Amino acid sequence: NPLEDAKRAAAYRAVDENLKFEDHKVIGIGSGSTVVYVAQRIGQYLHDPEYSDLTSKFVCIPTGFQSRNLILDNKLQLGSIEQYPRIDIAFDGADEVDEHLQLIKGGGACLFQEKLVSTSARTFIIVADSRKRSPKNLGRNWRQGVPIEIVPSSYVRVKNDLLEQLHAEKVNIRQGGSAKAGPVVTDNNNFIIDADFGEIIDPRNLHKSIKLLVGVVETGLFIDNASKAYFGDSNGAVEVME
Ligand code: DER
Repeated sequence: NPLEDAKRAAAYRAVDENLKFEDHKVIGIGSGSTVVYVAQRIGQYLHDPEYSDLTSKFVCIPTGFQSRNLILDNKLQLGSIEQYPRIDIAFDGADEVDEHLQLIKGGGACLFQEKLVSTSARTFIIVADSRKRSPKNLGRNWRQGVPIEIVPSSYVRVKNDLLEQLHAEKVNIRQGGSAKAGPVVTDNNNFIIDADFGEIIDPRNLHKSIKLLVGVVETGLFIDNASKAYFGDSNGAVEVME
């Protein structure tokens, strides 16, 4: 599967080039389909006798239910963000990456714990297939809007504020679709709003304005957070952005 090959290529290169077991003891593990290959790669090191004395000391911090299972499935050591509030290196996917390494994340509705982990890490590495790379601004490729985690009771108020104050073009509560009648409920028991602002010229300011709205828990705009991004394509080539 060419798309899976692209994801795997990016993830393997990112782990091989950035994870130093002698330095990195606490590792953040993101959510989504690309970071699966990060956990897989780390697991391969675990079972390599050459690394056995190093790998027993490190611990992986999840970014939600799926991420926690990914850590357990790969027989990695599971830790909590409460035990390890300072993280050495974190790996995660993204929905879109602009030319300044600003991100839209939250396609998988895990953005709160993802941002808690990524901003607690000294180094934050993005792994993605090349579709996620935007030639210019955010909002150009990713057309599903900015994911925003909100307190459920505030959804009408936040929707109105996004439309009237921040001039969003479209605002939707993310629904479970065929998987669940009614809205998606996050691992933190909140709702997700997707707000379409079209092409985003100033993501930093937009993030701040959204964050100040009453009822907003966190936004899917990850500003000045990623250190590097690895983009894989289907023939196994990987581009690195710093
Ligand atoms: O929700 C997120 O931000 C995830 O990291 C996700 O959107 C990335 O998804 P993918 O790795 O399955 O493309």
